[in-house]
Amino acid sequence: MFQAVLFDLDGVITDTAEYHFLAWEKLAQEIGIKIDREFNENLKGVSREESLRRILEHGGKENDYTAEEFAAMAKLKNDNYVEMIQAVSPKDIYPGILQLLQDLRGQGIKIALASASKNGPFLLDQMQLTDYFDAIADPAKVAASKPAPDIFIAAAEGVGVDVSQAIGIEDAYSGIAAIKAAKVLPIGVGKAEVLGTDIALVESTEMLTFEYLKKIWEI
Ligand code: B16
Ligand code: MG
Repeated sequence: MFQAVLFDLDGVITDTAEYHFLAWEKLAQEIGIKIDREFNENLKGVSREESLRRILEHGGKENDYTAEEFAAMAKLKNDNYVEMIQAVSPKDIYPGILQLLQDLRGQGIKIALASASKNGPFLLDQMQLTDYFDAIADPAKVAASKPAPDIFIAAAEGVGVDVSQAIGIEDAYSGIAAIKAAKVLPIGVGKAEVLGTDIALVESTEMLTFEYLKKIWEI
C-alpha cells in the first residue's frame, strides 16, 4: 500500500489555475501579446519566471526587456494574482478533495504539497486545509522546477517516505513529467490529449477517492 500522496495545488485542490491564466492574460495584453487557453496549457505547473519567459517568446519579445523590467512584470502579475486569491475560501476546494484528505488521514497515509507556487501556503490557509498537510515542499528551495523531479522528491522527503511508496496527483503536463522523473506513481486530472495516454487519468477530482487510489496502486 502507498505511504504518501503528493498533491499539486493549482488545478488539483482548487481552481487557481484559472486565476493564473487571467493574471497572465492581463499582463500579456498590457505588453501587446495575446495568449489563449490552449497556450496556457504550457504555463500550468511552470514557475512564475519561466511562464513569463514563455509568454515573451510567444509574442516574439524575448529580447525586448531588461532584467529589471522582467522582474517588475513578474511582480505585477503576482500582485494581480494575489489580489484575485484573497477571496478563496473552503467553498473553493474542488469536489472530493476534502473527503480524500480526511480518508488519507484516517488511514495514516502522509500528505504533502508539491506545488510550484510560492502562494501555496497562503492558499492552503485560505481553504483551511493547512492542518491536513504533513509537509509543504518549498519551491524556492528546489534547484529546478517542474518538469524536473525536484519538488516531488522534496515533498516525499518532507514526509519521510521513499518515492517508490508515493502517489503524485497533477493537472499539468510539466507536472506529470516531474512525477514520472521522480519515480512516483502519477495520477492525472484532465484529458489524455494534454496529459498522455500512459497514466491513470480522472476527468474530475470527484473521482479521486481513497478506493480509486488503492485500485490504481494495485494495478
Ligand atoms: P506562483 P502548481 C503552479 O502551481 C501553477 O500551475 C503555475 O501556473 C504557476 O506559474 C506556478 O505555480 C508558480 O506560481 O507565481 O504563485 O509562485 O500547479 O504547481 O500548484
Ligand atoms: Mg497544477
